[in-house]
Amino acid sequence: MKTALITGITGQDGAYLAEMLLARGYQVHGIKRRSSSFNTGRIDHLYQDPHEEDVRLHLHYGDMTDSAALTRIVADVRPDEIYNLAAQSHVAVSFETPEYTANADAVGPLRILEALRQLRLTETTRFYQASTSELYGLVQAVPQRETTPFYPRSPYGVAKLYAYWITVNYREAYGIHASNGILFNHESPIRGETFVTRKITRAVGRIETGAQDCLWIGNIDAQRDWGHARDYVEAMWLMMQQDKPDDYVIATGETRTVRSFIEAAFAEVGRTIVWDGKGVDEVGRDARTGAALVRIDPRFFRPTEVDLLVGDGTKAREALNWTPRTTFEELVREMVEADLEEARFEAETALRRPPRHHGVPLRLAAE
Ligand code: NDP
Ligand code: GDR
Repeated sequence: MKTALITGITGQDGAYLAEMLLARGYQVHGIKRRSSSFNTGRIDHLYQDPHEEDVRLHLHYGDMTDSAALTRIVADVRPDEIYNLAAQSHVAVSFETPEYTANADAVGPLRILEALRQLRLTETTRFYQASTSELYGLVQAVPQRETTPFYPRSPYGVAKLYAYWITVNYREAYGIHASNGILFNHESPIRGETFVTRKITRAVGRIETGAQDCLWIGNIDAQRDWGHARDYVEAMWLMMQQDKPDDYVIATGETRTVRSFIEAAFAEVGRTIVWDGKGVDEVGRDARTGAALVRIDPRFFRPTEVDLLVGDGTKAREALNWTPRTTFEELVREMVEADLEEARFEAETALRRPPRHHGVPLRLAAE
């Protein structure tokens, strides 16, 4: 039975990966960080009471900024495979918190690689680094492949550039089986709600139930290569099963604008969006009623933007036999359906639940 350690297990990819590895018989250890509110919602369905027999999911407190904790966990677990998924993963937020982003996303992976070196696990533990299409940044060539030059356009991208190269360096210097998955955007119903796809599908659900009037959005002309997270964690695992470590682009090879994601998501609930106005005055209207459903808010523009991403996954197809299974249309449908259900649930429970303040129902507090 293999043992895996996942940093970022409470995130979108961590949850899908943990589920997949448990289904494959792994012992799965995850690192979660301390939070004042629950942050395990995505993996609660996998949780096992530690008092049960044959527990295969184990959680440890740690943080990518804390070498001592990371080294202790790696020493205790002595995993066969480490999947380093933890990161401050929001590109726009990285402009607000550049130093923290560098600490967690750049120095964080170094801390784990150093732990492997100092604990003499370089020959026994394999390492996966969650690299990203954000490395390509300012367009140098399309489609982007493993040999395309990097030109990151955000503190997040720059931090991930360091992480990419330190992974390569530890592979070359110390012979660690360390691989970079250069993953293009991948989404799902458990995508964080401030990433653009989920923000859109949440808005579609809430507009349908009347909880929200309008979706406020930033740059709708950016183009992304969107796949499904469930398919992409499969590629991570495949990289770790290869005899030799290497770096791979994981992508669908198709690109679409944010604008067309919006249109596809509203089409799922039978609404056609027509656009009028220009620039920040552009409005997306319901073709039937004329209601303004989408408006531009320049606060969501980034100081430097990545305009166009489209990946060439030939190497992954040939070497890993990996191709994406979920189409763009299926992805959008799955996300909209889940968010419609969530919005309906919220609307129903809102009617029954008293308003809360500091966790105490206000009505009771007043009584
Ligand atoms: P999420 O933002 O959903 O998850 C990030 C995870 O990292 C969460 O578990 C989060 O914990 C944890 N985390 C954040 N900061 C720290 C820290 N300082 N110490 C410990 N844990 C921390 O990201 P995704 O699942 O979407 O992405 C996984 C990885 O892949 C990330 O590294 C991301 O940058 C990268 N990536 C993602 C792509 C995508 O399209 N999704 C594409 C390419 C790369 P908490 O739950 O407490 O917030
Ligand atoms: P990205 O994802 O920056 O590609 O990083 P995000 O969904 O945040 O943005 C995609 C594009 O949409 C534009 N956009 C908006 N984005 C957000 N978040 N909110 C908005 O309101 C909005 N309006 C327009 C953005 O400007 C951008 O062009 C994701 C993350 O998962 C990274 O961790 C990962 O490395 C990359 O994907 C690949």
